[in-house]
Amino acid sequence: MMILYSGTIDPFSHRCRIVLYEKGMDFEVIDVDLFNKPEDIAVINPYNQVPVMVDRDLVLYESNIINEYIDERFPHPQLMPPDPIMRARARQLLHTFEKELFSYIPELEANQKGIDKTRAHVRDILVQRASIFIKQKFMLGDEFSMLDVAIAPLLWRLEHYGIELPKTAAPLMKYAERIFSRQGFIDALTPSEKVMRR
Ligand SMILES: N[C@@H](CCC(=O)N[C@@H](CS)C(=O)NCC(=O)O)C(=O)O
Repeated sequence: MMILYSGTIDPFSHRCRIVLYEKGMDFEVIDVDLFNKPEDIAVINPYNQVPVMVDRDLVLYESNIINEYIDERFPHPQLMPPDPIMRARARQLLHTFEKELFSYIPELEANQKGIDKTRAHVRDILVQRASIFIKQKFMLGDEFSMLDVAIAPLLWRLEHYGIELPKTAAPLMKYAERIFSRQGFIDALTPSEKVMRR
């Protein structure tokens, strides 16, 4: 059985939990308290971070790499596009999310000096993407995909990180609600994540 070492409030682990619950397969989630991290995480991940997935002899880290493996191993419902060109575009966009948005997670979590500039930057990037949701339900079109999985933990944490979106971003928030209402998303939330949003 697949085992996921997962941070209870970590947005990257959150991504992997969403995929596991969307697939409805057998797995075990081991909760890791990042304030009291067990020593074995450093043994299985040289970067000493979560999430880490163990599937028999295979050990994987990096949320998007773990998620692609789960998607290939359990292809229903498929979360990466089947067509190679669309799949390449999806990977490109996953990379863009990491560079433009998720690279700021440590700053948002630390809530230190200069945080307002970081919040404004993340807000502006999200606002730029809002209008596509007037035309389509999800990031890649009308089907839920790995792109929605990748961005959802940030959308869930906007209030928690002190990021306020303007009214012009209403289509983006409607899109977020569409993700938040999925059973897989609801089941993947830890008790500490549930209370992040009112
Ligand atoms: N790029 C990695 C990022 C993982 C990451 O940054 N994990 C953080 C939690 S947000 C962590 O485990 N940090 C170790 C620590 O806080 O001790 C991924 O996508 O999985």
